[in-house]
Amino acid sequence: MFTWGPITEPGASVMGVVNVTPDSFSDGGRWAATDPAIEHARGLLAAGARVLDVGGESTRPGADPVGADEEIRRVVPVIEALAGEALVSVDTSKAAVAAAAIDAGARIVNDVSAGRHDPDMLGTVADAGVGFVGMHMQGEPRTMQRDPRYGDVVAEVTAHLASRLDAATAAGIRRDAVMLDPGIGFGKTVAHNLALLAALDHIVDALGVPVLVGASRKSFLGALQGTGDDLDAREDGTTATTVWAVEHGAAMVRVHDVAAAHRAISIIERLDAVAA
Ligand code: PMM
Repeated sequence: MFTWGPITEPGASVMGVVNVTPDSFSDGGRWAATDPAIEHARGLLAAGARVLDVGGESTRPGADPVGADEEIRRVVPVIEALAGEALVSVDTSKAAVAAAAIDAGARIVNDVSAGRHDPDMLGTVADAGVGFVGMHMQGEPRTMQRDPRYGDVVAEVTAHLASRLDAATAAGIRRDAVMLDPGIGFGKTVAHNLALLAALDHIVDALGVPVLVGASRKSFLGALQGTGDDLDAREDGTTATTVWAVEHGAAMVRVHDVAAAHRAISIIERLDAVAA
């Protein structure tokens, strides 16, 4: 039976992004074919990834949805190749894709809709006894960045995640198999993302389960740094968010550059040990 405990304790761990997609915003097309994706994933594992997150549908703002068959065709061969050597999660909102990925060896389902997109998702995860990452998103990828609005973004995202935790456990997913994620960049302005990161300690305390933060290379970093669409320049901001997230209670960070995150976390751990 899956539990997050051994994965997230003693310290924060790194989830490496493996996008088997032609159009993800940050690495679109680079690993779209099976063999390059597997090779890339092995590199992330060697660099210190604790989980490899394999996705076959881009969730970048404005992205068009992909059918389940195509998503399965993209992710299953990659998961089959990696499952014997790594802990693999599948990044999908479709129960059929999750089921195929679990058959191929995935042990975690990472759903950016937290089980809202597909009514069969939570039951599929519960029946398989695998881990579940549920993320907050306002709207859906195609339109989510048009005009995101909240009264109190921290309170609303926290309450939404708490209700998704209830839905997951009601469907039969064990509480200790659930991780939650405030969904940086998913239906959020720069100010919303900053407010959520600034309140991370509170969110972690309020939810009472491990929290994942995925800020890697997201556009708010380009906006804050004044570097716009230059993705390489966002790596510095990504490292800053990794350090911030880990220092403020995140159990896991989802990043593209695993080596950089792993190195940053190793320094934090040394500092924490001396400061303790
Ligand atoms: N971000 C993306 C995709 N999947 N899943 C979780 N749990 N959290 C995230 O922040 C998240 C995600 C988009 O980034 P990508 O296109 O670089 O994978």
